[in-house]
Amino acid sequence: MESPQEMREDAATVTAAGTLPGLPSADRCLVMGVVNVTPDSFSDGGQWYGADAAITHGRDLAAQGADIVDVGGESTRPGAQRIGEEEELRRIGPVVTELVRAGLPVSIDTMRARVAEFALEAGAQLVNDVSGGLADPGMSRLVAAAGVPYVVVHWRGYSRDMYARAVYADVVGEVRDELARRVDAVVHAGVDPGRIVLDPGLGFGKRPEHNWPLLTHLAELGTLAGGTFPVLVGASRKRFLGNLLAGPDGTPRPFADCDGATVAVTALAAAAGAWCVRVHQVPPSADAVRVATAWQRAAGGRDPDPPLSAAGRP
Ligand code: PMM
Repeated sequence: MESPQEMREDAATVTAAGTLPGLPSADRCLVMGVVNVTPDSFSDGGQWYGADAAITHGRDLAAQGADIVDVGGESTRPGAQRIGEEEELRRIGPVVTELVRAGLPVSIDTMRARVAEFALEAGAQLVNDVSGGLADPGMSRLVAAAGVPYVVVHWRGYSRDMYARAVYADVVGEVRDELARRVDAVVHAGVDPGRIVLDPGLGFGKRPEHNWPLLTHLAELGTLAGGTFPVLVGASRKRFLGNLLAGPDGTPRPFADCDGATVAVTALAAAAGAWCVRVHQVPPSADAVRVATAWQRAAGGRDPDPPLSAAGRP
C-alpha cells in the first residue's frame, strides 16, 4: 500500500491533468458561485433564504458562468451559533435536489456528514467542508466511500469564538502544517488524495492581517511533502476586504461594496494558479479569470489552449 506521501505525489499528477472526477475541466481557474440558504450569512444574509429564491439564484449563477454552485445552509460568519442538523437539512434539501435536477454541478457546503450524505445521494458532486473534517469524524469516511472531490479547509474551531484561536507566529507555515495533518488524517480514513482540494480558510480563525500572506503563498500552501493539490480561494466579500477599503474614519466598507476587491483577488489568485475561486458575484470574477488565463498564456505559464468560449464558458 502506498504511503500518504506517495499518494500525494500521485495527486500531483491528477492536478497537473487539471480535472477532478465529476467536475468541469480545470484548464483555467474554475468559478464557484455561492448559494447561501441562510438568514444570517455576513455576505448576503437572508437574500436567498427561501428555497425558491435559492434555487433561482443557483440557476442564475450557473447561467452567468459559474462552473459549480456551492449550496450551504449554515452561516459561518464570526460569532455565529450553530443550527441543528434537521434545520440544515430542511434548508438545503430542496435547493440541492432542484439544482442537481437542473443539471448543475453542485457542491455541498457543510460540516456535517449526514447533510453531505443527503446531498451526495441527491447528486451533488463535491463536498466543501469548512472544518476540514474536524467537526464530524464521519465526514472523511463518507467522502471516502462516495469517492467525490473533497475541499479540506483550514479551520481551528467553530465561528462563535474563532478569533480567540487566531494567533500565529508564521501564518503560512502553520496553516500549511495544519492542512498537511488534515490531509494525512483524511487519507488515512480512505479519501483518495487525487480528490482532495485545499483551502486556506480565509477569515476562519484568521484576523485580517493573516489573510494577505496566505493569498500571496497559494502555491506553497498547495504543495505538501512533495505533492501538489488544487487550491480553492474563498475571499469573496470577506471582512478583510472591507477593512482594506475602510473610509477615512476607519469604518469598514460594507460587504456588498467589496465586489471590486473580490474581483481583484480573483484575478491575482487565478494568475497564481488557484484551481477555483468561490464568489458571490459570478460575472466579473468569470471575466477576471479569463484575463488571468490570457495573462498566464502570454507569459508562457499555460498551454495555448482554445479560447474559453470554445471550452464552454458563455
Ligand atoms: N467561506 C465561507 C463559507 N464557505 N467554503 C470554502 N471552501 N472556503 C471559504 O472561504 C468559505 C467557504 C464563508 O463565507 P460566506 O458566508 O460568504 O459563504
